[in-house]
Amino acid sequence: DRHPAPQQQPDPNKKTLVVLGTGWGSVSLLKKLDTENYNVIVISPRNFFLFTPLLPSCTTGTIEHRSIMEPIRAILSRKKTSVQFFEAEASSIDPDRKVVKIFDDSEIKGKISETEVPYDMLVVGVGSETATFGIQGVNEHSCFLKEIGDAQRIRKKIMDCVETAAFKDQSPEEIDRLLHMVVVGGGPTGVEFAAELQDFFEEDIKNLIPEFSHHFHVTLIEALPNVLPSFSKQLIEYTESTLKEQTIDIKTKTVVKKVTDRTVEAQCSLPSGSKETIVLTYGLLVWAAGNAVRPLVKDLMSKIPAQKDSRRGLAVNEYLVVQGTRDVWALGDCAVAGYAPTAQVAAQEGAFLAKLFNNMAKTESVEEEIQNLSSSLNVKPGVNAAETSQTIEQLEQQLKRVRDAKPFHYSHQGSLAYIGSEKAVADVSWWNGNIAAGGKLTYLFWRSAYLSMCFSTRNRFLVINDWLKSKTFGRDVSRE
Ligand code: FAD
Ligand code: UQ2
Repeated sequence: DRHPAPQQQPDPNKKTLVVLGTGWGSVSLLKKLDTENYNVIVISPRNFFLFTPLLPSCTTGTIEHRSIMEPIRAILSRKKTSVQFFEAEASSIDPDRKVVKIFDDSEIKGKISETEVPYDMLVVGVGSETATFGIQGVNEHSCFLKEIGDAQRIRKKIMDCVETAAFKDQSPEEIDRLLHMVVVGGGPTGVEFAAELQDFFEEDIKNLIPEFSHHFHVTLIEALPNVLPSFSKQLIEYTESTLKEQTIDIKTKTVVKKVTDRTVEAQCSLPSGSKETIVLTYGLLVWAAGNAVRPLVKDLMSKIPAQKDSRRGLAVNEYLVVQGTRDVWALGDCAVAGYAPTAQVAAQEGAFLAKLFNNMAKTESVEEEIQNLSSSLNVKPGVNAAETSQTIEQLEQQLKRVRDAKPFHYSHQGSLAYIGSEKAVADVSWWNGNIAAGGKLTYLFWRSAYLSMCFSTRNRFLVINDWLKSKTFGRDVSRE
């Protein structure tokens, strides 16, 4: 009560724009937004941006996790006008009262750890969570691969399995179980993780513990008939044969039914049309089988009648406005705009919204200027009348141009995936054509593409450093 908190006062003449999340969509929006036009408030339980495409590499220590994180405060400090950030989770949105309820979910809480944030405009960019399809045991026994903490947990568990397998007098069957790593989900995340695991074993673990040579084993389970469904047929075949060469066991048309602390029960569809149930024992189980809607988003959808038929997330129109609301936009994995849930889509949606909001602010200021000029024309008609009306006309034309904002249009650049033993696949759409390539050269392309997409020069430097380090000295197998 002696010193009032030096809190930054919002400008009452500006609208308050609240952005939820610090992922691909929200950060891409913040990067391009002219923040001086709004009182911008960012809310996320994570005070950093995460470069998800390199997350699978963190599970084996090819890359250290901090190399692919960028603090949101560093990102926001580069903006012209200050932006507020609250490390908090949004627990509910009230579209009628236009407020967001937030709470501090971290370990240390102050006297206030729960409050409300009012908004004039709201952007929902909270992403998705991992889908378990309600399959028994998945939540309890498997590792997801979505956040930094997941990658750290997996890295620790891999080494725990290895050291436990090396425990005195461990039976060969138990060694086989402990060194059996099962990956569920044949999308890019599952494939890249399986590939990284096999690399880790071939390049590091095998040399350190030669007696494990014939025990380590990776199985990749996918419900669909093939892995990497978003890639071309030719690259799918190349990927599957490359994975098999590396002795990764691919089980397609296989649906997991139940998981226990050491077994996975699954049903395979045989070529004959009949079904077979298999039970695999495992040491590590990683679940990367798709996206599910977050509770916050489900709750918001239940409050909006126009969202009642939407299942996979917030249905948005071609300007990314949440259907059935005013002043609420959604982007990325939590929005249903007719595109795949990828970083590429989220980043383009964020850039689109930034442009839209910049234009909206411009429109308002031009409208105001026209209003002022028109009223001055009415008050004192005279010498400058002709000039003023000409200016008004020019402004109106300018207004028309910014008002003619085009709806969001996604431009697909292509898809990339690492498939192990220094090989990658790339489906690139350039110059109205398609280039499909796979192999070692494509891996160089994969590396340079991901480097160029890293958030900052600092991140780029750290990633190159990690690559050189793990190549030169091997991956660090300490279990911290
Ligand atoms: P996210 O990036 O997930 O961000 C969501 C944000 O919201 C986070 O900051 C989160 O902390 C925050 N949040 C969560 N709940 C709340 C709440 N209640 N209140 C406030 N904030 C909240 N895509 C590609 O295009 N290429 C790839 O190579 C690729 N590789 C991937 C690899 C992995 C391992 C994973 C997991 C995904 C990969 N993706 C890739 C997909 C891509 O990461 C997602 O599509 C993308 O992150 C979606 O962006 P987003 O902004 O919607 O959500
Ligand atoms: C991608 C991705 C993005 C992208 C693009 C890709 C991390 C930000 C374009 C795909 C990359 C390709 C096809 C290589 C072309 C390289 C560049 C640098 C344009 O995977 O997710 O999200 O924008």
